[in-house]
Amino acid sequence: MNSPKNTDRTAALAAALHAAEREVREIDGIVPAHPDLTLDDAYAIQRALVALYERPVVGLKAALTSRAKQVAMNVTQPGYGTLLDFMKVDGTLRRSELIHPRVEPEIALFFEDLPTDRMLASDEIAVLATGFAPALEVIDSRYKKFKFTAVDVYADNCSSSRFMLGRDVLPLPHPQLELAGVVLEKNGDIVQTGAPAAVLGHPFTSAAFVLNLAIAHGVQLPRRFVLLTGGITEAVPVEVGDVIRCRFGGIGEISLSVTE
Ligand code: OOG
Ligand code: MG
Repeated sequence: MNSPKNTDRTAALAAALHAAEREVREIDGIVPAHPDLTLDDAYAIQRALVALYERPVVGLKAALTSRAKQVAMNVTQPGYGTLLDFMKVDGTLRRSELIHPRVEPEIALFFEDLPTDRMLASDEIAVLATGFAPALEVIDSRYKKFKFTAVDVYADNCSSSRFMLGRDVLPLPHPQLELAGVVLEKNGDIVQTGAPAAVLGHPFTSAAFVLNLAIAHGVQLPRRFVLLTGGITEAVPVEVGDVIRCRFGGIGEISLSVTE
């Protein structure tokens, strides 16, 4: 059980992360001052943080599901974050709203009326998902220099900031979705390449992992929601004037321009 003291601390840390995001400024990691925090505490802070926005939840995102991401961020524990309506963008990213944004390619899956009374198997995701789309996620850690531990990052809603979906929802099943190669360009230069198999072997495996964890935590999801299955490659920093273009083998491409 949470003592009143712990509840106060959860609320205070969530408020600090919320203020950092709203005021577009970075803060120190929370673990050095609170070394006893557990991953469960981190998710409790994430829930309190998400509630502070008073905005509709539109989905979930997998975090640190690829080796490229785990190595880059030095955190090997996969998990999830929560997506809110204002995070969705359509072709333009406003740099002034963000601290130190980075962009990463992902596969998005769409769901409707998911069972929440039992564990889901990866194979079932193929049947339960109503479609998929290529996606870009914009992450923006609230921590100084984009550095964190697992507890820090799960408390900070996994650096969630913005996301953009491909124009069309594509039907499932899709042959070998895990092999739909990704080529990420910044201002015309190829900066990252990969394949969706990077996320725990298949986007469906990543989705099952995240959904089972979120269901076990009692997370309430809307009837229809989107799930980002995790950064396939390392994330790429962006600045004003940058144009990101990402091509996904056989399933389309997405472009995102960074403005002031
Ligand atoms: C944490 C968020 C990770 C992913 O797709 O792995 C994430 C971070 O790298 O800041 O979104
Ligand atoms: Mg991501």
